[in-house]
Amino acid sequence: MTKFEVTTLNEFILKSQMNYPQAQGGFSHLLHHVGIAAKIVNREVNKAGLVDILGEVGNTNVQGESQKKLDVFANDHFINAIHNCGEVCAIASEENESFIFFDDEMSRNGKYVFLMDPLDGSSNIDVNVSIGTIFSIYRRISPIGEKATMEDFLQPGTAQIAAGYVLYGSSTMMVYTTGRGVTGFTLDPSIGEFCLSHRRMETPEDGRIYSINEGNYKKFPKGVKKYIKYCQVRDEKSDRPYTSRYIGSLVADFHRNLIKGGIFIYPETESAPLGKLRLLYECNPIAFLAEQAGGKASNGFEPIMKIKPTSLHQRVPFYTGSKKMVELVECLLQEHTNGKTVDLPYKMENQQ
Ligand code: AHM
Ligand code: MG
Repeated sequence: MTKFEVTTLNEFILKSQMNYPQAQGGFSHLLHHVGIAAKIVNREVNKAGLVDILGEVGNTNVQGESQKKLDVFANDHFINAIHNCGEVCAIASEENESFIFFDDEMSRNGKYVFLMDPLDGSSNIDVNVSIGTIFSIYRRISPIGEKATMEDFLQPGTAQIAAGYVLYGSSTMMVYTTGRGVTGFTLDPSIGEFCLSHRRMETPEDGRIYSINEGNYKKFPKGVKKYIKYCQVRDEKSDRPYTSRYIGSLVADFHRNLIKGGIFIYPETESAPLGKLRLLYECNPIAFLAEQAGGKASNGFEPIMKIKPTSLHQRVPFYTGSKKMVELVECLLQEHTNGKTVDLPYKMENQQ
């Protein structure tokens, strides 16, 4: 008889906990609840075309963007699941202007704060294209037993103790890190469990995919324009031109590039000098995953995770993916911004 070995997310979490003899299980309990919320949201995403859940709910979120019904559903269910686990004292979400403090005794004693974009890629919800949930976990700074403070949330990404995403794609995956590499789990709908499918995810040092919304080309910084040209130039030695792939869902674009090697760029533009993506619950968690997989994440000038946040919904330019690709675009940006001449590993004269 063939022997099948399946490790579920919960088994994996419990086994990992054994590496920390002093652990009391609170953090494992929290990750378990993230898995529960992901399954609930997955169920709704999967039947989204069947029920009256598509479309806009009529509200606008703090960024003035219209909220979709599924955004609201995902937000409510993640907040409930994270609250119910009792390990988190407060939660911040893309969909809520301020952080939410859980005012019951158990949560007040919670050691962690949780940040999330409950349903990222919202423009893809109504058209059956991959979307995701992104989350980030920190140990609180404020004293246990007291009210959480903004300082608990405004910690640099380097202080994250875990981060991950759920990708609602052709299959549903949960990918996370606790700072010891990146692990991926695929949901087996027949048993309703996330099963270990990607044991140690490492991204190629270099890649051939570039992901950027080129519709905004005219407004890009010069360094980014030059990088795009570089990606398009024919050069047999470096196997260029590269391939352009852009879904418009950060989780899906990042996940593909993580596996295949590539770069994701959402730069600053003339009209949006800080870019579009949010530091705390989009860029920091993705940066933590990228670095743990051997890649890089930068705002073009410094590592994303070193930025000291100043507000909950702060935006940053975002460059992430294969190390060599991110380093090259950083060189080009710095060359144009600081007037710093950089020795580039290629010649642009051949471009046509
Ligand atoms: P959202 O949080 O409102 O969904 O916006 C974030 C999304 C990212 O998933 C994606 O990378 C980006 O916005 C796409 O933006 P654009 O449509 O400007 O290319
Ligand atoms: Mg988002």
